[in-house]
Amino acid sequence: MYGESMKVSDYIVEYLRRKGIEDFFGYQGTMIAHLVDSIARNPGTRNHSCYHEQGAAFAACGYAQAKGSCACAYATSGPGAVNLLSGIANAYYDSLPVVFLTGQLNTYEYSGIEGLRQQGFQETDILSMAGSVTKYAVQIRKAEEVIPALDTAYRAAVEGRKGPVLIDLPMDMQRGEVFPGPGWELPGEGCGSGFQPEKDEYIVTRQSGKRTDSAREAAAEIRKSLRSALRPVIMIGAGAGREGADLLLRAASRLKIPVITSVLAKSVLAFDDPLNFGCIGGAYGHRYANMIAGAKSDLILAFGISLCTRQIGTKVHEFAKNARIIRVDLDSANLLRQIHAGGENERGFCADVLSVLGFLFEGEDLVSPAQDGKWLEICGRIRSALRMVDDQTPDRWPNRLIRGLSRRITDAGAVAVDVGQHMVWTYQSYENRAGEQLLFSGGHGAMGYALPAAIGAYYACRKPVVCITGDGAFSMNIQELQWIRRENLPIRILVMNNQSLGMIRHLQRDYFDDLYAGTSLEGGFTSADFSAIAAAYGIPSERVYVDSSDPMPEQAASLLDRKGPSLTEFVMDSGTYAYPKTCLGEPVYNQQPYAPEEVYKELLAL
Ligand SMILES: Cc1ncc(C[n+]2csc(CCOP(=O)(O)OP(=O)(O)O)c2C)c(N)n1
Ligand SMILES: [Mg+2]
Repeated sequence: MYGESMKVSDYIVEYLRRKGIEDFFGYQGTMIAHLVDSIARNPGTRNHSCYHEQGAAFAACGYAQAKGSCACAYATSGPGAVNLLSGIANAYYDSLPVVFLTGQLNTYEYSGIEGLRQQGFQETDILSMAGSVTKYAVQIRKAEEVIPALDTAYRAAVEGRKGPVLIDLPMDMQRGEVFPGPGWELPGEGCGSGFQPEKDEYIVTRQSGKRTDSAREAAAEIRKSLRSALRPVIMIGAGAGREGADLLLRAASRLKIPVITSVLAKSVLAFDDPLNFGCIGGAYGHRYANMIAGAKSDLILAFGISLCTRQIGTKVHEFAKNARIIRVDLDSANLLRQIHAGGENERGFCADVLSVLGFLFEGEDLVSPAQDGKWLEICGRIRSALRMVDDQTPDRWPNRLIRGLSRRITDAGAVAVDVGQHMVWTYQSYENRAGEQLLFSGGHGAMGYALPAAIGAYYACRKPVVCITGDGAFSMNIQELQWIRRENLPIRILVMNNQSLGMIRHLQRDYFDDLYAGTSLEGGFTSADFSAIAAAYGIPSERVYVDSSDPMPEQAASLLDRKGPSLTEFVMDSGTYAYPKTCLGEPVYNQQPYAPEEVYKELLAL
């Protein structure tokens, strides 16, 4: 094919197809019409239209999250491009490789007049807007630039700490011509633009600022620390990747080391894996995870997990005070956040988790005093005692609903979850099976994520998908019900309708004297009848009333067994809460409602 010319938009689509992207998400417009035409004409690609560009952007995030590979979303210029922004930011904070393509004014329509607010109809400087939340953003000004730009963009998205990139495509560029050179057709390979990924595998030594080869050193340091630590804990974040997480779990199993994850990495272990000691959380983490990592451990091995305040609480220096902390992270800036005051007894290695594990597992077997199983047994006691405390908390009845639902639904490939109390109930109590992935909007925490992310996840795994959402969050991208209906996607939507923005309402109860401004009926917020809305879209639906006495009624049964699209709305009183919760000024291992003092003291003394 070399030497032959190709239309630029055809080239872009074919290039991405050869990288494994067959499903494209987006919305039409004059300025992106050439690209959409190319997607539709390419026999190997499928075009999926959303109903709001935010839906396409979140669908691409869900696809990248569920598949662990690159996704693509597109939009027209101006309002279309701006509508992508929340999804771009989401991909940036959660390290999701997504190529965003935006249409733009013809290059010859740019006037060159400085200070002109708008160069033409629907012109927006999307590069500046997206600049701070992309790894690479470029506007194509000459057709021949597209070859190196696409190569650079793709590799930036998938290499190092992954993330979104944006290519802004003026209309005349889309319909222009290119002459692809040799090598561009190879799957997984670049096309020879000479793009060099940033090599960042260096140690960051806070004391000296010295940079040396880090992966090998990290492995040596971990090996040495494991030999003496009596209470090691492995913490896994999304940055460990699936392969990294699997290798870590194998080592943890052999050495009898408990594993604690971030919320994003919750599904690296099945809920009933004996090594699963829950999700860490500054506000709503599992009690036992927070106590084991935050108060009991003497060695924390943290892999691809940011240890930001959302995870370890705002009293940063109080976290794991008695533990040595060894962190492996591909993002050197993450490691500059010190946990211990003055960075004492703490080391950060800027390296890829897999390279560290490569060194760690070569040669002699790892050894740890924890291998005798005593520490794991202590952790087991902490877990069961604190689970019992939670199970006896009456306000946690929605957790029982989520648990009941997870036991009923046995065929899900992925579960996309929105943002609010229902997210907390889900990561605390959804009993995920091995291989069932839980997808969240982590760093960005964007309401409206779950429905489009569930759609993207379906194309990624081609298995039934569950969407767990709240009445507030669901309303934000409710238009994508038509996408589900149009393509008859096997997505079960479970709406936790507490007729309020529950998470904020809880805050108002505690800190704003029960003035529920903007969150409940009395403060000017109401929610729709979602089952009626689903019916209007032609999606089978039902409305079930639930309360603390009957959190999982039989009535909910019929639709849950249905394979195709369905919506079940669980209507509950607006006074719902998420517990346990860390209150201001408290350490993360003493959450409310407080555990009985004797239980708490006994566990801390173990
Ligand atoms: C786009 C966006 N706007 C606002 C917020 C702030 N926020 C976080 S949780 C929440 C309430 C969510 O309400 P709902 O979806 O009904 O869930 P619930 O807490 O009631 O389970 C709000 C407003 C957000 N995270 N994202
Ligand atoms: Mg709600």
